[in-house]
Amino acid sequence: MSDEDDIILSELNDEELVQQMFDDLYDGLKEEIEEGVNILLERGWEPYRILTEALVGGMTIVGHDFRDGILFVPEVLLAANAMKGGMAILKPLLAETGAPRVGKMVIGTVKGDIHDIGKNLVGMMMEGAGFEVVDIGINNPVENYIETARTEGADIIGMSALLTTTMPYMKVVIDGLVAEGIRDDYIVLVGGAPLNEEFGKAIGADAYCRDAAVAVETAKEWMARKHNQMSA
Ligand code: B12
Repeated sequence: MSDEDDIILSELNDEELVQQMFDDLYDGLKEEIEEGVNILLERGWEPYRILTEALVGGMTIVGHDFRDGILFVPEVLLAANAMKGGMAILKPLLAETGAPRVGKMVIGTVKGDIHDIGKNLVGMMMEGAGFEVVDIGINNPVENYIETARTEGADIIGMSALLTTTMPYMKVVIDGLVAEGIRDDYIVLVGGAPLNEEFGKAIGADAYCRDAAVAVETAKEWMARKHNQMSA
């Protein structure tokens, strides 16, 4: 048995536990991550704090080492899987606000791109804020966004891209909405690590959102504007 196996998570203080969760996420240890999340919940941590400080914090470290060629795809997949285990525990808690439905969002990752952690996080936070979320998954061609937005009667279309090679596809989707004459029927929000404000403007999105918390605030603002316009 290695020293690692001897660590009893519940005996660590909060700070040590979060550090240990960073290591466990790095090592792709899903069960340990789930246990860590449960311990922090028992200690009274807010679900959103666990999400941002322990899980997203850990994933940031993984991201740096992936960028620097220290970690490779199989390891990052394991880390992502461990993160999803933790997110699954937090999801119902984040959605538990009981707020009235404030709007409906279709969200998906664009064609050619399979990254979904950020998208899932945005979806969870939006649900937590009272939005109804229709998740169309990854690798979505323009038709998927348009058809789903139409059939679901969505207010918001959210697109995610994590690759510099897939982010231009967001413009293809917006151009598709324009071609159908329905661009102004939807609030279009875009996000993903390689994007920025200028890119969002350049492709004709309504807003770029840096993270899930900003996505929620932005969605609320735009929904309020939409209602004002309708009643004007
Ligand atoms: C995990 C990961 C993977 C996992 C994905 C697992 C999964 N299920 O998602 C795997 C291993 C599969 C993977 C594969 C690849 N990856 Co990768 N991956 C990452 C990594 C390490 C973390 C991404 C992540 O989950 N971050 C955590 C989440 C919470 O953050 P986020 O996604 O940015 O989301 C937040 C915001 O951006 C925003 N947001 C995101 N989406 C949306 C949507 C809306 C509507 C809104 C409003 C907001 C919003 O809110 C989110 C929450 O706060 C990044 C590194 C990085 N720094 O981003 C590389 C990274 C994105 N990958 C990269 C690469 C190169 C690849 C591969 C091409 C590698 C390869 N050679 O095969 C493949 C691509 C496969 C494909 N076709 O998509 C590069 C991209 C470089 C570039 N310039 O394009 C990065 C930047 C790593 C690097 N520096 O080299 N990857």
